[in-house]
Amino acid sequence: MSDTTKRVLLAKPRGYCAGVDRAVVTVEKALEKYGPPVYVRKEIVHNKHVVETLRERGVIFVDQTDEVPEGALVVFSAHGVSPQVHQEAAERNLRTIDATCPLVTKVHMEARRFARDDYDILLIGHEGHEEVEGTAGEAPDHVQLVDTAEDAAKVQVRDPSKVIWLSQTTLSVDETMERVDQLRARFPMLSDPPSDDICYATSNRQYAVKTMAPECDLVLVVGSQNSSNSKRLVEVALQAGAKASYLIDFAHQIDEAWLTGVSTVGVTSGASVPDNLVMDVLAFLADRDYLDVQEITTANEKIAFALPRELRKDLKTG
Ligand code: 0CG
Ligand code: SF4
Repeated sequence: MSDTTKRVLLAKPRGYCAGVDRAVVTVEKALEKYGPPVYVRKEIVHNKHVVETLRERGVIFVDQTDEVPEGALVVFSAHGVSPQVHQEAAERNLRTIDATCPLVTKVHMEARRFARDDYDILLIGHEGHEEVEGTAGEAPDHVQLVDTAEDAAKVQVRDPSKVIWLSQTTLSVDETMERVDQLRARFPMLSDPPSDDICYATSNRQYAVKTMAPECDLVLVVGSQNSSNSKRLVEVALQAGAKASYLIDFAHQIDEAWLTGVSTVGVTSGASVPDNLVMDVLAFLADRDYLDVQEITTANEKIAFALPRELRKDLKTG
């Protein structure tokens, strides 16, 4: 194959969303302001490189608040926590900075509001994911998790005229709509969330990859295995017609065999992925004569979030 047939389509938007940027900057600023160690409950965002880099700078990642010494500072991750976790932190006199993405907090508030109105809440999301644990924890008596098609076929409600669906922010848009259709077939009076729970970053990244996938022999998605939104990009690429697609944390994980006979490689990354990791992938491909890189832009994202109030206050007082 001649090199002129080798090209790269680079998705835009890709990589960091506003919530991830805010969470990572929160931890960096906390390190600067208070000095290490800074404790973080769970991975601040689901990216190996980000977590390792922060660990080297003095962050101690813990699974639960009871691993944080009494009175110390702990940051809650971008994926959100249940009220019970806030309570446990208060009982241990921990100082907390909440880096929950405001778009996750929005879903928490919806769960609280519909529970208060005594709705049955069907929360579409992935079992075991931290975000759904946090959201469900807002109203454990009212929320039921719907993960698989079987869940949607089986779930029972008390009053079919008082049911609402909510969702995790980082799901496949298409798959979620399938679940909703399935639920609505069983519960025709099912209410929709007041606004989309799947966030702008998740849907924009899926749309971009969907647009380029039909032209791609291979789509490389940079992201970690525990990153829901990154994993969804591989699925979307395959569903939209990419001949193959893989999730990789680092360029060195690219298997040379994947490139055999490949003329167009699509490249994108999840919302928790710093762009230098994508640049490493482009360099790897350039070394193998994939020199023509075309950016496929399907949206321009301008959204940014202010840092958590508790941190801003301390930064201001110098
Ligand atoms: O996509 P999920 O929710 O698993 O999280 P990740 O940290 O990868 O990115 C968005 C956030 C927070
Ligand atoms: Fe917030 Fe969406 Fe980013 Fe999650 S993926 S941190 S919900 S903007």
